[in-house]
Amino acid sequence: MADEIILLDFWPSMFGMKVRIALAEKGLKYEYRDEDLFNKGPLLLEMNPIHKKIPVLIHNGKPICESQIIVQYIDEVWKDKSPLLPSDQYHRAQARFWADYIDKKISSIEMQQKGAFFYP
Ligand SMILES: N[C@@H](CCC(=O)N[C@@H](CS)C(=O)NCC(=O)O)C(=O)O
Repeated sequence: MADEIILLDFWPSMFGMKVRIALAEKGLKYEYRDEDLFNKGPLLLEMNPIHKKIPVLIHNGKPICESQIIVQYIDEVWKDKSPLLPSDQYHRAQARFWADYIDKKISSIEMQQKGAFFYP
């Protein structure tokens, strides 16, 4: 049976974009659902009751939350297709450092924008 993959996302989100890039690198087909973050849908609230944030990947009915964890999950599940990290351990550590750095930068920018245009 084919995998059912649904991505709950919000198109300008850098966190969502990271997941979309990972899915594209792996050549995976998925259903994209754009969420209204000002009026969150019941599926988002059900699938991510802790943070109530996008992105959420729903794989065969099971939710995976937090973009870094989602990207790691995608890389582990579809490990036969285009590895997302370098094979060398040191280079992998470097890639993880920069991914973490960018996440923290985006989060701090979003914190400053709370209540502003994009994010409720
Ligand atoms: N640490 C989370 C951050 C996700 C995040 O901040 N998502 C924002 C959109 S970019 C969101 O859903 N905001 C809605 C809210 O804060 O209620 C991740 O990496 O997935």
